[in-house]
Amino acid sequence: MATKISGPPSRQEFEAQPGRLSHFCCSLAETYGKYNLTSSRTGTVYSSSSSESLQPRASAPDDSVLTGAAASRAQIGVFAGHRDEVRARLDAISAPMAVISYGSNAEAFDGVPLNICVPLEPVAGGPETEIWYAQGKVTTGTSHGVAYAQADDAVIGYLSLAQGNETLEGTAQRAYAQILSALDEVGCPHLLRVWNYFSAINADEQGMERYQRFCVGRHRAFEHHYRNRMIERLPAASAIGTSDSELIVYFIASRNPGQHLENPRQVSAYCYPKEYGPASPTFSRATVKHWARVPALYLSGTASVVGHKSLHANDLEAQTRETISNIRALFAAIPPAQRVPNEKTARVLKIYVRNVSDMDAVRALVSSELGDSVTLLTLQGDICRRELLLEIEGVYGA
Ligand code: 3EB
Repeated sequence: MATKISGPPSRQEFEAQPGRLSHFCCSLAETYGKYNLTSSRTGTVYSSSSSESLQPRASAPDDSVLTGAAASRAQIGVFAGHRDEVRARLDAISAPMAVISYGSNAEAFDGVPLNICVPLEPVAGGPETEIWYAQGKVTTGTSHGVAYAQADDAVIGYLSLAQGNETLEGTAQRAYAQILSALDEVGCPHLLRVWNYFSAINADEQGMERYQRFCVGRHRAFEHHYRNRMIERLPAASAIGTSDSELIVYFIASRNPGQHLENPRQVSAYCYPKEYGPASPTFSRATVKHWARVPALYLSGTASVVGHKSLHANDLEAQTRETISNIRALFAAIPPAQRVPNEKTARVLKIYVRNVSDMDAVRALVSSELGDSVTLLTLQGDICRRELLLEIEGVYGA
């Protein structure tokens, strides 16, 4: 009955995958502290002279793979701020889709179809609220247990599942099976961006870390649904530990595909070696989506991971700088033809820190390096590798 979990695909399988900027698999030339990453799509080799500075040795991949996906009719955007600012903004929003409220003081917004509460406490009083909106008509419904708001060819959905009498991989697999079925049913089968929140992420559960169990379940559901097209379908994502017992997953999806990106400083999570768990994490580093008017970039949770290794254990500043370098490298690899805004123009950046007392230092560095007028949602959450102290994600463009 066990679903087969495949290892990293062969080079031939990789090259057969269209639509992704590139995949980076650690080549056999990996040595201690040094990486050669080969983009299996373009063949470009990226090498590190030291683990500190992994730079592309050749030019960034061409942009031919990024053309061709049809723009959506919908235009989805986000505004983040304190609850009162978001309430004030709501008057000017004709088609609200969803409010995401962080922390235990969450309040539902009247007139917004989807109210999603994420049990992560905002640090130092907030901001703590996001509103996602569209234009035109928004419909709502529930499919396969997934509550959603749909605006034309875009959908935002939400699912919360109790773990019950099973291991977390079962809950994760159920959650993703339900989501993928719901998306087929509403005609928006392309996941662009997914947020995953669950408790005790680094704790052991019957001999395996809960994050690893989560990865196994998610991997199985994706593989079951997408079969041999899985790699090209992997959305941008975050997976963060809460202190709430439910598995919470919310997402953005669309009728037409977006373009999933990888990071030239990082091995594709899909190719992480087995030391990080029996099934690799199934996410891409970012997704670009061409909405009707403005392209958006959804940046995955980004941490101090270079190649596949965590760097700078116990060094907050170095982890923050490495994370920022990773974000810069991702943007630097995007062809200008994509018209994606640069890394200093986020609509919102979300910073997760494991220890609340670390937030001031991280916030200061992020503001100075990634834009001092960017709205920062600062949250306490556990990062999925225990040595990682922080993770940064963002929404750019729309
Ligand atoms: C990393 O780079 C850090 O499992 O969905 C970041 C973003 C991370 C998403 C996920 C995990 C996930 O591997 C961890």
